Amino acid sequence: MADSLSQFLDNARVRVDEALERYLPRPPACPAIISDAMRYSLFAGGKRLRPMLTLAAADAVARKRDRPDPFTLALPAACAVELIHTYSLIHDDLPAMDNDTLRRGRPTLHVVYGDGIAILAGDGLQAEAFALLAREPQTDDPAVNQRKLRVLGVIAEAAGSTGMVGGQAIDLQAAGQANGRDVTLDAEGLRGMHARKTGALITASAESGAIMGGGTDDLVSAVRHYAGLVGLAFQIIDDVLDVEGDAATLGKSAGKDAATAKPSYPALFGLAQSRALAHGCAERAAEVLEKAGLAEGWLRPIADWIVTRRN
Ligand code: GRG
Repeated sequence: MADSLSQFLDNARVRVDEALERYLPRPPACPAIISDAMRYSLFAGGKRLRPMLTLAAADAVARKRDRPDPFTLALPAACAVELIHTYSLIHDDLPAMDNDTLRRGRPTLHVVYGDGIAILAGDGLQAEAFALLAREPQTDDPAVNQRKLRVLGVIAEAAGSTGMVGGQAIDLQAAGQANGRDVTLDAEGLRGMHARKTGALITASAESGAIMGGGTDDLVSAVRHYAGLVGLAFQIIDDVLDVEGDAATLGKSAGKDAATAKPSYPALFGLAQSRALAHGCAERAAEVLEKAGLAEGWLRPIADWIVTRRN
């Protein structure tokens, strides 16, 4: 068992990357171009935050209930959320959306393969995520199969129109990219947009881990609460880094929110107060864990890492 956060993250990253490589189809099962395009984005050096949350949540509830090896049960869900996250980045970077040319330190997928293949690679990754959730982990245990079905629903809802897709639609409206159907976001509107666009998948990532790890309803609900706060902190820091960071460190374009007049936390509250808000979220998340008896393990250090990260 890891004894520092960086050790936990390194171990988890190796297992997730190895599993993603194994789970994703390659030729002759699928055409080489789509296999190459999906892998180009998937193995471009993402932080793997969402799968880490899945595995850390599974570990936290399993410790509490004294259950061995929660990673094996939670690994497919951890990979599925990363597949969905990567699809969302590919589509977000398209000219019809955020129109970006740099992601994870490399030219974006549509720059390399063209818009059509980039759209299809995103579609492919999303479909593979749900195929994976339906298939793995393979078991005859009815309790585990029930958890799989529940997780499938949780992730689908987070990815769809009530979650990430809905949030992205509001974002396009706020950016004046919905053919005149514009909206103006105040602080509450901004929070709501982010809760859907990035928060929902982050919450589902942790919740899925808690479910696959065999958490009781109370524990799953505490993990959901924790992850909602962590997701908000993550987004606030993302906005701060968009102002303070540079493209070389971030691996994506910096200064985009201001350049495109997008609503953001620094624009509404300034940098210092935005950072204070993010730290406040992490502290509240730690309190939620404490109250639920989940203070041991990696969920708390991950919250601290999120608010101190540089990329
Ligand atoms: C296309 C349906 C659809 C949705 C796109 C998530 C998203 C919705 C767009 C991404 C826009 C963006 C940059 C949002 C800020 C928060 C965010 C998701 C940052 C990227 O996530 P990281 O930092 O990325 O976890 P890595 O590359 O480390 O995985």
